[in-house]
Amino acid sequence: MKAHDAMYIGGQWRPAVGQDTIAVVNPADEQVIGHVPAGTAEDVDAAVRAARDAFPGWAATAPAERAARIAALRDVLVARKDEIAETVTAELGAPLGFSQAVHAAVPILVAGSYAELAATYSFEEKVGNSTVLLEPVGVVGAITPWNYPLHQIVAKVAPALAAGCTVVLKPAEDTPLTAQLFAEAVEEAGVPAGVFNLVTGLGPVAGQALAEHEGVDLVSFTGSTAVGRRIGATAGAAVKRVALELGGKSANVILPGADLAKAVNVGVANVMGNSGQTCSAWTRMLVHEDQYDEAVATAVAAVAKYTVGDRVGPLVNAKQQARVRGYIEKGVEEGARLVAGGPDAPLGTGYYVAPTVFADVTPEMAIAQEEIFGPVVSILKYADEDEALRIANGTVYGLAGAVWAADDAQAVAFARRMDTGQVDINGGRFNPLAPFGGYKQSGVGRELGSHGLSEYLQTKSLQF
Ligand code: TXE
Repeated sequence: MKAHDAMYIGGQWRPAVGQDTIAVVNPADEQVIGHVPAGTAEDVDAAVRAARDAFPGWAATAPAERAARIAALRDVLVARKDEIAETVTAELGAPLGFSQAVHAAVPILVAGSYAELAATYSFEEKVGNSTVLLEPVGVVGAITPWNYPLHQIVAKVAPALAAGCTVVLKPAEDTPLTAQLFAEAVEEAGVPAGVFNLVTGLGPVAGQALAEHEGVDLVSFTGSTAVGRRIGATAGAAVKRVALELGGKSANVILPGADLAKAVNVGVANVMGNSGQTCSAWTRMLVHEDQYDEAVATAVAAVAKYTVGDRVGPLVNAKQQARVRGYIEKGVEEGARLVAGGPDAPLGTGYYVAPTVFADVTPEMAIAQEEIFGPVVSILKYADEDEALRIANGTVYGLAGAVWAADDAQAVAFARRMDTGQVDINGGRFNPLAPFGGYKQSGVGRELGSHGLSEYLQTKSLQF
């Protein structure tokens, strides 16, 4: 794994204008593993210019050729998948098996889906006496978080390129090495110079400069609600397109009649994966009062299998570790019953948090309302379906969720009443073509599949 001391702008690795760098730390052992440039507004400006210059040519490139470049990018990601997994493990701390199975594999699926969509999507429609042209929005400013370092990048860059947009990416400061590897892959895939540009740097400096740049036509942001709100306000003031993928507090609703053991075990696994640093994680488990004690006992047994350091990695940095430990303390203070884990750091070195389960959680508690972003499951009790629905819908978020029932029809009936963007029915399976994004304060816009592609398009109608 190599750290570039340069930015990828206009098809070249160029030194940053300033001298400042960002140290990249392995959260498992707290060792510095490399340095990358801390880009400034000047670097962002150079990257936006390169993207603007490249835009007319890329927008005019036939979709089949854009598809071929995305397919080539996918092939490079496949060829370098071991390196991707090792890089994500080094800078995020995820166990290597999880990095291989998820952090490397999912972006390959998503890139493959956009190679196919670019080739098959209808960029022209007939509506009565009109022809509607679906044209690329222009230059995209993509700001991504660290929790799924490559997936978050590919979920924005692949559809943008498929649409004919050009991109400036500002990845999270915690995981820039994966972003540099991605830029190398774009270069290897023969994507023309300036179509994709990378500026590493701090959020309030490089990220903000990108979000505010007048040469950017659309800002696509994934991260915290606080920063998303700000980016949305800036984009609104500039009358600029924006897509926001923010936090979540998803409900895992287990209805009577469901396979309780399976629902609890899969539910716990869903939260423990990536150490709980998943915006769609099913962090609230909703169980009928008659099955409550059994569910809690099953969850405690399930979480015991998640050994720290082996199956559960550290959190990304000391700040996130402190935040999650703070939430666990808060849960205890508010009167929830700690049945597994706790606030103490389980290992001396590394930003680890113990896999934690709270029982007797009530809907108004902070641990039932706020995004914790750590390996913490809150188990809530309901008396009937209406109460389960009120609890499920009773947060400001609405990103994902799950429903388990005796059969799919019953689960679907409940899912239709949920205010959320994605629901797994009796387990569900990842589908790279299914739209992903939030209701309520979980965001604006959708990622993945044709819905994700359409975010990067604008319409022009020709009347005949
Ligand atoms: O997010 P930030 P943080 C949630 C999760 C987590 C919390 C804080 O709850 O605990 O957010 O994480 C860039 N202008 N999610 O502090 O700061 C930043 O450089 C422009 C949910 O890491 O929002 C990075 O590239 N950009 C989530 C990106 O925003 C700015 C994933 C995200 O960082 C900026 C991550 C600014 N002023 C955290 N300030 C999800 N939805 O998946 C920061 N950034």
